[in-house]
Amino acid sequence: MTKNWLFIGLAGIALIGCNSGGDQTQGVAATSGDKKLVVGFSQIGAESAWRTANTESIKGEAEKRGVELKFADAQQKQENQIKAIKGFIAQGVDVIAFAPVVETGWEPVLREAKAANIPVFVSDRRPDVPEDLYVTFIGADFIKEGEMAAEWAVKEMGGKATIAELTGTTGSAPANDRAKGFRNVIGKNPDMKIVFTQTGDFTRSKGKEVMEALLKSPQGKSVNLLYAHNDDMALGAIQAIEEAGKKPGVDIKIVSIDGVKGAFEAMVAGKLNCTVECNPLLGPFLFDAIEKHRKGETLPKRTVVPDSAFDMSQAAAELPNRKY
Ligand code: GYE
Repeated sequence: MTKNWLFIGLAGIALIGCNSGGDQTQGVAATSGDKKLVVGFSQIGAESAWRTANTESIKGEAEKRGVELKFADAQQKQENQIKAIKGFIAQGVDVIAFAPVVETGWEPVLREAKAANIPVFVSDRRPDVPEDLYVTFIGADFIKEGEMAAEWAVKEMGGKATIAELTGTTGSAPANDRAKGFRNVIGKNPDMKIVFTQTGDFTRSKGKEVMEALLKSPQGKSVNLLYAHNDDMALGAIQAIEEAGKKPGVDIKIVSIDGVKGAFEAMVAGKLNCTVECNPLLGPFLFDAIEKHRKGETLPKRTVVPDSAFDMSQAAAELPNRKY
C-alpha cells in the first residue's frame, strides 16, 4: 500500500471553451415581478448513491433559491427523458436542464427546445450534439478519472495485474470515458491485462451479479484487480467476492470511482483499496450558471468540476469530511 497517496486533479474550476453565443443566449423567458423561475430537470434515475446525492443537491439548491423545479426521474431510460423534455417544452418552462443517460440520440428533442426558445443546460454527462443546442455543460472530466484510477492501479500492482472491469451504463459518457482513460494509462504497461469487461449498469445489484458469475468462471480465478466504473458496483462486487470465500481488498484489489461514503467505509474496513472522487454536488454550479445566463452573461460551453483520489490509508481521516 502506498502511504499518503493522493492525486489532486485539476485545481480550481477549469473553464474550457467559449460560448459561441447563438440562439441559446436569447432563449431567456422574461420573468416579471415575483413570478418564480420555472426549471424543468430531467434526471437519469436513482441508480447509485452518487445519483441520490446529485438529486438532493439539485432539489436543495432550487428550494434555497426560490426556483420552481419540475423534477422528472427517467429510471435510466432515454425514452423517458425525451418524454420529460417534450413535456417541459409543452408546459413552457423557462429553462430545461438534464443529465443525459447516454451520449447519442438527443439532437431532435434539443432542436425542439431551441425552436421553442427554451435554453438548455446540461448537467453531469455529455450529450453528443452540436454545441449550439445547449448553453453550457457542467460536469467532471471522466477520462481524467479513468486515468487516475489506472495510475493508482499501476503503482499499487507494480505494473502487473490481471484485471476485471465493471463498466457503467452502456453508451453513457462516464462508461465510455472511464474505460478510455483507464486504457490510456494501462496501455503503456504491457503486463496490466484486462481479461474481463462487462456492464454492471452503475448499480450495486448488477455489480454483485456480474462479479458472482465471473468468480464462478475459470477466468475469474486469475483476476487480482477489479476496476469498477462506480463505487456502487464495487460495493456489490465486494459482497460477491466475500460470498465466494475470497478477501476483497486483499485477494482482489479494488479501485472504483465516485468517492461516496459507502466507499470510504469499505476502505476503512480494508475491503476497497482506492476511490477516485467524482463530485455529485452540482446544484450550486447549475443554478449559478442559470442565473448568470439570465443576466445576459456569456458562459463557457464547458465547466469541469475537479476531482481527487483517495486510498485506504487516507480513508479513516477523510470519512468524517465526506458530504455524500
Ligand atoms: O459515477 C455513477 C452514476 O454520471 C458521474 O452516474 C455519473 C455517474 C456516477 O450512476 O455512480
